[in-house]
Amino acid sequence: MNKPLVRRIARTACPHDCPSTCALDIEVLDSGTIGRVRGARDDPYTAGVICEKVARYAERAHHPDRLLHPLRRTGPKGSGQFERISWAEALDTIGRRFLEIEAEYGPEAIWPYYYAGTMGHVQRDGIQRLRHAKGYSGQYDTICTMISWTGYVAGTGFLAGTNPEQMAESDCVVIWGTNPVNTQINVMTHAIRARRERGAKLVVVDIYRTGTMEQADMPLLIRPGTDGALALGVMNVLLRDGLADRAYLASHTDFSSTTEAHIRAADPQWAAQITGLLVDEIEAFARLIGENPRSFFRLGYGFARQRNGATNMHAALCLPAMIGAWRHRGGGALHSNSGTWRLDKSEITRPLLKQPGVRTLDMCRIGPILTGDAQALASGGPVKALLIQNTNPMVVTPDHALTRRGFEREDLFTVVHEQFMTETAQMADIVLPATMFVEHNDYYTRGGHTRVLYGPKIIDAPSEARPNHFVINEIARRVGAEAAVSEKTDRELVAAVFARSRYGDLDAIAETGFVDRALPDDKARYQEGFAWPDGRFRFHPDWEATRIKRGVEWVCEPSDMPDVVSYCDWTEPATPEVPFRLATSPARTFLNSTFGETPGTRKREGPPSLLVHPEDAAALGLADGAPVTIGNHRGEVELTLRLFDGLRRGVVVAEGVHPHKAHRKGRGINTLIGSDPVKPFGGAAFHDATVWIRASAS
Ligand SMILES: Nc1nc2c(c(=O)[nH]1)N[C@H]1C(S)=C(S)[C@@H](COP(=O)(O)OP(=O)(O)OC[C@H]3O[C@@H](n4cnc5c(=O)[nH]c(N)nc54)[C@H](O)[C@@H]3O)O[C@H]1N2
Ligand SMILES: Nc1nc2c(c(=O)[nH]1)N[C@H]1C(S)=C(S)[C@@H](COP(=O)(O)OP(=O)(O)OC[C@H]3O[C@@H](n4cnc5c(=O)[nH]c(N)nc54)[C@H](O)[C@@H]3O)O[C@H]1N2
Ligand code: SF4
Ligand SMILES: [Mo]
Repeated sequence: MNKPLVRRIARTACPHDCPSTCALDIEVLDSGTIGRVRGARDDPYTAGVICEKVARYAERAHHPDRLLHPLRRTGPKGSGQFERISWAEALDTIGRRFLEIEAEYGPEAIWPYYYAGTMGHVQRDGIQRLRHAKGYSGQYDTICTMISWTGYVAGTGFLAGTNPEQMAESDCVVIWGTNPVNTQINVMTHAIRARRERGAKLVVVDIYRTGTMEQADMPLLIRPGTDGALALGVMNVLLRDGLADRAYLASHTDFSSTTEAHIRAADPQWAAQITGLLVDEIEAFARLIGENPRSFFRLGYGFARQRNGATNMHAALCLPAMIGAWRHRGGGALHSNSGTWRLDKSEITRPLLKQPGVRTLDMCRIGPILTGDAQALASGGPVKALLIQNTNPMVVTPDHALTRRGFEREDLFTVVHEQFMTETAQMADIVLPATMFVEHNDYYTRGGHTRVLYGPKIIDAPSEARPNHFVINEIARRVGAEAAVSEKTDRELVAAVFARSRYGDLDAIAETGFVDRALPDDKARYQEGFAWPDGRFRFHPDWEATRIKRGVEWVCEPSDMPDVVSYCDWTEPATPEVPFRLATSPARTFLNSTFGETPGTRKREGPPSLLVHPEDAAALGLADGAPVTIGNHRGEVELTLRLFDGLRRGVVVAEGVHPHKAHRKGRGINTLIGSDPVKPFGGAAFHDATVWIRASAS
């Protein structure tokens, strides 16, 4: 066969929920077909590197299982029995049912539910204008960033940090609670550059030996949820050995003799006992950063997915403050730059339509909500209809047994707009086929670097797949929400947002594909002060002030929160009944639940497995490859045991959110995860569950 001719190379952006938001160069073969996908070489952050899953995107875009037509359920819920219907029929049915439900139960009985399956704001956030116009129930966004952003803002007062391209100028790069080899490969590009060009040391803090940790000069393998103790032990040594930057502490932070006394009580022996590290390891880490204040702390999401995640994030963030790392180019910290976009996207979301007093429901608590938990329902009536875009809650949300029971309710009317027949779409009454990023226009932000990227439509959508923008407008028209209809095309909306946000003219931006939002360097490194009224970094967090800045809600008593950098013993208790700590860390070739459908991915990831320390396995009488059942009070899940010595005893890791159907007995990993909201403002502790392990009955 002849190789297909590449007609042109199109510049666009990766839409996935990944901090890297890579600039992409995609081969366009004809008006409906893409070829190879490459990372843009001239983008300083992408620097020509992308992950293997997106490099193979043609496999996903042109997959034979793409949804191509609207469908209506014909069998029982979840049976997978559907019939093809027209768009007009699908939209009319949705409009009619939504109006009936509204008439009988009020608009709050309808819950538009969305997340970041696409990070494009036009397609992702348009659902908000429909919600606001109708007074449908609100969504409290907790599933991903709530815990970690809270802990970071508690320290700096603002969600931004050192430009990640400066990592290449660091003397030491600390990769803490993130696994970029799997989740944001570009961090490795810049960290390795620092090592190659300057002999920088690479420190990795994680709970198992990840691909990232394998590359570390100093691997720090700690027990889950103990990062706060590690940070305190390190600060203790820094103060003890004269390695703290006293001048910086005095000029730029709220550090006082009270703070010092508190930290002096947390010696490295104490920290070693909690973290599982040796005292020597803690002291060596303290010496390394104390002697190399040009240290870049790349703080991830993963370590915050614990019940004490917000306080742990805050504690880790205290280290660069204590050594004055922020003073130096290539020093400081980055968790997310999402505070820097300053976008006016009111044309997409129409916040002025928002009606006062409408309840907001916690997206992580969808299980309790759909099964009638009064508290989760904010003391209101039941949810009778869901409109779902860009997320796969049947697979990704915690407390899965409840979520499943909820989706199975015969009286729940569920609409799912999707690219594939996900396990959520299977539970729907109406399924609508969605476009992919190469088939619609949008712009993309993501916190891992400094640019906002434009991603144009480069090929036509297959068959009847339609963008989210179309679906929101058409439903709005049918439920009497004219105010939520946008007469603009998706490209015109991008242009309008860019113009209102003073980003410039879209035609000009489309030439290069980006707007650089990098803060001036001294601002990104808080040289002029941190974003609190006194300009000082907070070792003593003001959680109420943090709450107000973030516009979020308490889920605990304010007095539960410590008023100084702390290690809080809040993780799910390990007991003789549930002695193992389980983390559900991301797999390399899935993106949350996405890519589960492509053959390359399924082959590479293999069956869902559980990494178990060989001595734990021996004590349980289990061998490599054994089918095992793990469980707790929430349910049971079957996996394949894999011996792995890069773990502490008593800790197990199940990588990747595999589809339920990939597990024997059809129940996936989120069956074991709790949906209890994490202090102080909510979120799910995806890496914090305790379980028992047994050989599966054959
Ligand atoms: N391939 C791939 N890429 C992804 C994703 C994916 O699923 N797959 N997901 C995307 C999304 S939505 C997000 S938010 C980002 C998240 O990306 P990251 O910031 O990397 O966060 P996580 O992947 O949740 O976890 C990172 C690491 O934290 C570790 N960890 C868990 N508990 C602890 C702890 O208590 N202490 C410490 N020190 N480490 C701990 C985990 O073992 C894991 O190795 O990645 C994005 N990129
Ligand atoms: N156990 C465990 N569970 C987790 C995590 C974990 O680490 N462990 N991580 C959590 C995290 S960090 C996150 S962010 C959540 C995310 O979970 P999800 O929000 O479900 O994430 P994705 O799998 O990225 O995207 C979901 C769906 O969006 C669809 N989609 C993509 N683009 C479009 C579009 O333009 N239109 C429409 N209509 N659909 C589109 C995709 O086909 C995909 O099925 O999962 C969480 N769940
Ligand atoms: S690394 Fe992240 S942003 Fe880059 S191509 Fe892969 S999924 Fe997309
Ligand atoms: Mo996420």
